[in-house]
Amino acid sequence: MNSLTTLILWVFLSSSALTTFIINGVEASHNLYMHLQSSRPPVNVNQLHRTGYHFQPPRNWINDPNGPMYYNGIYHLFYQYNPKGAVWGNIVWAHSVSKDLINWKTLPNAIYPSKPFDKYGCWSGSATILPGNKPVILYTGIVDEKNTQVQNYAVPANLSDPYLREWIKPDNNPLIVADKSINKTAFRDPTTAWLGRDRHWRLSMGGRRRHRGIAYLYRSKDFIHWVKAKHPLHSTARTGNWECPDFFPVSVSGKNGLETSVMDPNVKHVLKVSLDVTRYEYYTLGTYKNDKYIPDKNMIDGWNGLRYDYGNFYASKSFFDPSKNRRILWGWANESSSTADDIKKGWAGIQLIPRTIWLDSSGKQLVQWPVEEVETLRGKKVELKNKKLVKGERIEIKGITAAQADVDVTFLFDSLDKAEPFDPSWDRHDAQKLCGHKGSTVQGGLGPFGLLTLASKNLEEYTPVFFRVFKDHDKYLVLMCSDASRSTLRDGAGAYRPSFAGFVDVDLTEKKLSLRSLIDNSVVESFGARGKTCISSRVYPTLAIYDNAHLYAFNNGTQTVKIDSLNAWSMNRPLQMNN
Ligand SMILES: *[C@@H]1O[C@H](CO)[C@@H](O)[C@H](O)[C@H]1NC(C)=O
Ligand SMILES: *[C@@H]1O[C@H](CO)[C@@H](O)[C@H](O)[C@H]1NC(C)=O
Ligand SMILES: *[C@@H]1O[C@H](CO)[C@@H](O)[C@H](O)[C@H]1NC(C)=O
Ligand SMILES: *[C@H]1O[C@@H](CO)[C@H](O)[C@@H](O)[C@@H]1NC(C)=O
Repeated sequence: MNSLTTLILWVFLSSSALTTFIINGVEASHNLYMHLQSSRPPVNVNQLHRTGYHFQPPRNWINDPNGPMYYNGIYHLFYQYNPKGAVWGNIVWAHSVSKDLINWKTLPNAIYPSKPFDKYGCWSGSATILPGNKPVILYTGIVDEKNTQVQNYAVPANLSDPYLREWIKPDNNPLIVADKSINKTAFRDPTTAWLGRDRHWRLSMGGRRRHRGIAYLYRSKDFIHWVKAKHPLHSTARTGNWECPDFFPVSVSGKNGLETSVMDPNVKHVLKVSLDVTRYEYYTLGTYKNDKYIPDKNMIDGWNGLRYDYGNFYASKSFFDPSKNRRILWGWANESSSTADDIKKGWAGIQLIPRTIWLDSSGKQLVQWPVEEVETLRGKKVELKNKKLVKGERIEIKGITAAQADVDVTFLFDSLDKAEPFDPSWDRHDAQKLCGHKGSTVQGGLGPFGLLTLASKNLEEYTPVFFRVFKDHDKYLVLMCSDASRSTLRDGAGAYRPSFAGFVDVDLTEKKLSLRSLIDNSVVESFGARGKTCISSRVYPTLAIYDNAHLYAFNNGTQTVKIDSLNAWSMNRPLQMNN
C-alpha cells in the first residue's frame, strides 16, 4: 500500500460523517513489477526463515489458495504461483496433492494462460464436485491488457488419474462475462457453487460498485449457462472491492462441517470477504433465504467485523471434507519483508496450516483449530504442570526445537481483581493499536502473560504472544497480542512489524486462558481460548534462528498466574514436501 492510500485510509477511518471516500486506483493486490517478472529463479534460494512444516514451494511467489477439495481419497491444493520469480506476476494455478494435508506432492501446473479467455492471467477460483462425482474448477481469466475479467471453467482430462494432473479448459469458455452494470476490472474469484431447492446452481464472485463491496449471484440449470440474479447475494456500502468471497453453511450445534449446498433450519450461513483496500478479511454470520444473505443483527458488517485471523491471513477459502465430516479453511500469509528482500531470498508467501472451522456454541462467532493431522509431526515432547509465574518472571521451555514447535498452554489465576480498568477513550475496534500501547514490556495487573516465541537468549529479539485482561464496568475484556515489534534486530527499510491483536470473547468464570502456538522459523500462528481468536505473524529474527531460538513462558502482571499445564513438541518436517 502506498502512502497516498495510507493517507486516504487514515482520513476514512478517522471521519465518521463521511460522504466521499476515494480508493486509490492501484489495486494493492496486483502491483506490477514488470521489470522483475521475467527475472530468472535464483540458483541459490536462501533457506534462512523458510518454514519447516508449512506449505511452501521450493522457490518463487505464491498467493491465494485455490480450489481446495477432497476427491477420491486425495486432497488437492491449487494456489496462485509465479513460476518466474519472487514477486507477483505471470500467475498460474500450481497444484499439489496429499493424503493427509501434511505431506504434499508437487504436480505440474494445472491451469495456465493458453487461451484467449485467460491469455493475461489465471486468477483465483474454487472447485465444485458435480453430481456423479465430477469435479469442476471455476476461475477468473484475464482477457486483455486492460485487466478485463471473465469466469472460466476447467475439468479434469482423465477422471481415472488419481491425481487429476491434467485439466482441460473447454472452448465454450468464458462461462460468464460482465454485463454493462458490472465493473469488469473488479469481477473475480468465483466461489464453490451450491444447489438451491429448485436444483439450480448458484455461485458468487466478488466486485464493487464505486465504494460498495458486492458479492454477485449467478444461477444456472446446467452449470454452463449462467444468468445474473437481479439482486446480489449481498453488498455493503463503503467497504471497497470484495475479493475471494466464501459462502457456506455451518451447523448450529457441534463441530461437524456441512457440504456447501446444505440448507435446513439447523444451519447458519457464513459470508467471508477479503477487502482489497485494508488487505484484511472479515466475516458475518447470517441467514440465507430467497437467494439473499442477511447478516444477523448483532454482526458488524464492515471493516471492523469479525476476522478469522487478526494477523497476516488473506484470500482464504474453505471446503467440505466428507472423509472426516469437517469444513477446512486455508489462508495465505504473505511476507512481512520488503520486495527487495523477497527477490534476494528467492521466495515469498506461505499457506498457513489448514484449520477445521465450526460455529461456536454461543452462535456469535466461528472457532478454528489446526487440523488434527498436524499432530502427526509432533516429535520430542516436554511438559510442565502447576508452575507459578510471579510478576516479571519468565521460565524457559527447554528440550525442544523452539524454532519449529507446537506449544499448548493453559494459564490459571486465582482472581480477576487486578484486571486494569479499560479506558473508555480506547477504540474497542482497534485491538492492534491497544496492543501497540500495552505491549509485553508494559507491566499490568492481570497480564501481560503468555509465551515469548522465537526469542534470542537475552531477549534482544522475541515475538511475544500474550493476554491482558481489562475490566470494563461489570465485564472483562481479554486482549490477545502477537507482537512483531521486537521480533528482529534487523532494521531494514520497509520493515513491517505490526503488533497484531484481537479481543477474545471468552468466559473467565473458570479463571483460565489457553493458548496454542505453531512456531515455524518465520511464522507464529496462535490460537487463543481454543481457537476463538487466532493471530498469525511473520517475523525474521537474526539471532533467534535454528538452535539459537528459545521459547519462554512469562508474566509481567502483578497478579501471579499459574501454568496449569503446558505441552510443547518439536515439530518434524513432513516426509514429503515440495522439494
Ligand atoms: C487415465 O488415467 C489412468 C490411471 O492413471 C491411466 O491408466 C490411463 O491410461 C489414463 N488415460 C489416458 C487417456 O491418459
Ligand atoms: C472499477 O474497478 C477498478 C478496480 O478495482 C477501479 O480501479 C475503478 O475505479 C473501478 N471503476 C469504477 C467506475 O468504480
Ligand atoms: C517485563 O517488563 C519489564 C519492565 O518493563 C521489561 O523490562 C521486560 O522486558 C518485560 N518482559 C517481557 C517479556 O517483555
Ligand atoms: C502483506 O505485506 C505487508 C507488508 O508489505 C502489507 O502491509 C500487507 O498489506 C500485505 N498483505 C496482503 C494480504 O497483501
